[in-house]
Amino acid sequence: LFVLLLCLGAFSGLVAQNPIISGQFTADPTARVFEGKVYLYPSHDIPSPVERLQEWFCMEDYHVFSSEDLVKWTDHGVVLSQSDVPWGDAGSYSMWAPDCVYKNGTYYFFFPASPKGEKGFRIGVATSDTPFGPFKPLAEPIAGVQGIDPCVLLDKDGQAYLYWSGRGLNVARLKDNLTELDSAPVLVADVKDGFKEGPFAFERNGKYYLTYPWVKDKTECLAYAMSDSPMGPFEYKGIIMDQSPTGCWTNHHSLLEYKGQWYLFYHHNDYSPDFDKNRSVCIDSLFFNADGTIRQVVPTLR
Ligand code: FUB
Repeated sequence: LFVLLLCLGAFSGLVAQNPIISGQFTADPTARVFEGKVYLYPSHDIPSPVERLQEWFCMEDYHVFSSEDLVKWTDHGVVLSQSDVPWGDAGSYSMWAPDCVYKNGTYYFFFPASPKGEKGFRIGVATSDTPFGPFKPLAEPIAGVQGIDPCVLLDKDGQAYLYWSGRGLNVARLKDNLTELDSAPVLVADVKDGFKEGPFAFERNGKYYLTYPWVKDKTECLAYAMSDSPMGPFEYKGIIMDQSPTGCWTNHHSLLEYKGQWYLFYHHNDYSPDFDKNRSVCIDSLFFNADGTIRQVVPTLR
């Protein structure tokens, strides 16, 4: 059956190749469906132009990519750069993992960055009329949020929730404007439990899923927990993807249903085996069991 499916894919021209983007490094993929297409919002790893980041993550801007078949991807170019962020430190190269959601005619792009004159990270919002930007950042970051890796869940009743990684994994309700918190942050997972960063949350069949990188022997596998409420408490359920076969320290991901199939978007360092801060986005199909639990995904390598 596998060979047959491969042949069918080859004849229809739809055989995906991991990593899915070449020509630039892409990491931390959040994939969303807008206007019938898949839009990919990754961070953009670059070799560092500054000495202090030679061995660390270095990101100056964001590109957005779109596809109708998950094979051919259009690069929409730079949609937001560190020099555009009024509150950001324009020399920090800290435009880490983003997210994007749509509400009432506006696309809201959530991104972490280092603020001017402050240590650590804040989370900002930039808006656009289109899913492919360019995105215009608001004057200030979201008040009351310190951390990285924003993920927004828009629930069926219209209520939005912001998840992020600070000291542990936090969630708070957002106001209707999606730019202010509407509740105190709640800690839903603690670093001492192995959780570190990169939360992704979604709802399926009335259950809320919280998926996240989970540190196992120093590198990250992807794990998940489930709840009856977006604010938790979440019950740990298992591993979605084991540690990187390419030795990448981080993994960061999102899950998406497109044309009736679920996919896991994640990253490894396939194009940069000697330096795992230059990463590349990959995709694999993902399947649920009848009880709503997730079957483990084995990464398709390059
Ligand atoms: O890309 C920089 C950081 O690495 C992200 O914010 C984390 O989730 C990890 O992937």
